[in-house]
Amino acid sequence: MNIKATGLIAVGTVAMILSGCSDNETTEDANLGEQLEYTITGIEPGAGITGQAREMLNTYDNLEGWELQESSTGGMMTELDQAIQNEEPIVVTGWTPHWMFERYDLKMLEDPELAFGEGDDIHTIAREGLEEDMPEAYAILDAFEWSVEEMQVVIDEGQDIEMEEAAADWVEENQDQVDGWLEGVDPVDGQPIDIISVPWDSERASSNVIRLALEQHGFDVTVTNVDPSILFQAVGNGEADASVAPWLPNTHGAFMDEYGESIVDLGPNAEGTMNALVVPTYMEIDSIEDLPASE
Ligand code: PBE
Repeated sequence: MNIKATGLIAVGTVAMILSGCSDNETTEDANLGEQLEYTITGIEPGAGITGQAREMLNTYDNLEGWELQESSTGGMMTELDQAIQNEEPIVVTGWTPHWMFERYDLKMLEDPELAFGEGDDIHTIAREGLEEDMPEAYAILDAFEWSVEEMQVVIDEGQDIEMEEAAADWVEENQDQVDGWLEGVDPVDGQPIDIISVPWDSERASSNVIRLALEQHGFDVTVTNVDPSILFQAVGNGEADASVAPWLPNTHGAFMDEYGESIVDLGPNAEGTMNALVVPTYMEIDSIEDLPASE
């Protein structure tokens, strides 16, 4: 037995005596649940991950009685920051790519019931008829492809400077890659195109990069940020031309099921995203199943 383990047992024994409880683990579990107020700190009600987290509460027996506190990504990040500064427990709905993993020591909880699926890819989608009406735009959107690591570079820089500038820097440094998306496509002269997106940093990064690529080829690009459900509705009914924001098949799967019939899926533009319950590494739990049931 190593010294650390001995120390833990000693602390455990003291806790047991102090609490007068014979089952130390139950005491610790109850404390964790109470400290967390049986609450998971979430983000915007309209986010795909919020829908997944709501479902998760029904999937796991131990989460009966737990609540998802829906707020905003900014609010969640503030609560995470405060908890970490005080070394208090917190459970948030988190994802990669995001800067939270660069700034804090965090871990994703195992998800044996796959409430969040096994990861997604970020897809490019277009309205029906875009290929016929705007073949140049369609060809560029179809060719647009990068990695989540490249996206992460823009996301991180976008914390210090405007996301538009961060995207412009990336394009400047990776013009060869951008040229590859434009290759063989005739330039246009001011053709307007409506790109629809969501307000999270990952998609602010990608939408600005595709905007710059399209602008280099003569398009007049408008980017509009909306809730995911509105995004799918808009592409489905032809109000928007295209989007590079959908996370599929899991995060936005329900929206794709609802509106996908009149949406053209051009496939992944970036592979390998992940949603999960995320906790600071100083917390001793490893799985969603380790969250104590509320009595
Ligand atoms: N996210 C980031 C979004 C998509 C991109 C995971 C917070 C969502 O849940 O809809």
